[in-house]
Amino acid sequence: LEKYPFKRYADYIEYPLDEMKKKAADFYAHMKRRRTIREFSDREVPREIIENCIRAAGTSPSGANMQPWHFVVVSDPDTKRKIREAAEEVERDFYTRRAPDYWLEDLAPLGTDENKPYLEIAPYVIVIFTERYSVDDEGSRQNHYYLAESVGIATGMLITALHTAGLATLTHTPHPMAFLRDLLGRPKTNVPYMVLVAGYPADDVRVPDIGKKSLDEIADFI
Ligand code: IYR
Repeated sequence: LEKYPFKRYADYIEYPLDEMKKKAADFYAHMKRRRTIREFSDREVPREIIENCIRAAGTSPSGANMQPWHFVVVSDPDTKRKIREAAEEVERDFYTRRAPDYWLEDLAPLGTDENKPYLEIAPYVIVIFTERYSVDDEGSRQNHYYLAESVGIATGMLITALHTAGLATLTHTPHPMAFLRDLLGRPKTNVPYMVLVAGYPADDVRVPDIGKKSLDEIADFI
């Protein structure tokens, strides 16, 4: 018996080229429709949908397959309120004192400020943690690798999964974020990475009239 078994990759599907081209074009069109929104509806979303989106995120590649992420899905109103209050407190300090003028100028087109009502209104506030290392039952420490890369990919896949399911999202990065670990009772090995708000958009939600760089601007083919 092999110590580290391999198996045939039976799940791979090769599409005919015309189908592959269509899939890539359709996926781009699909992703282009995703917008970050800052006004959410309080409409309920079945938990099963979030569960499968997190399962999808959990398929992400990671350094040595250590899967150094942990997702805390908050729907409890009391916990959402505590997150909102703490986030608004650190953000108030950011917007009124810490942020340099050039930063506030760069944020102006997005219409952000220290008020984060969506942290209470949206049905789900998903707090993503980086697990820096794990500790097994005997107390020995297992290192994790490429933390930022791994958790970044998983977060991107989660955003994509939620969008594909038909939900709107908002990436929120309160700073400093340490309060999230204490508030959610995560161990010291866990460092908050990002807050992802998910739900239906509010009726007639508006978004900033901003665009994305073109392919020419973001890529070179050499
Ligand atoms: N963390 C703050 C400020 C903020 C910073 C950037 I860069 C953004 O793209 C958006 C917001 C907040 O969440 O409001």
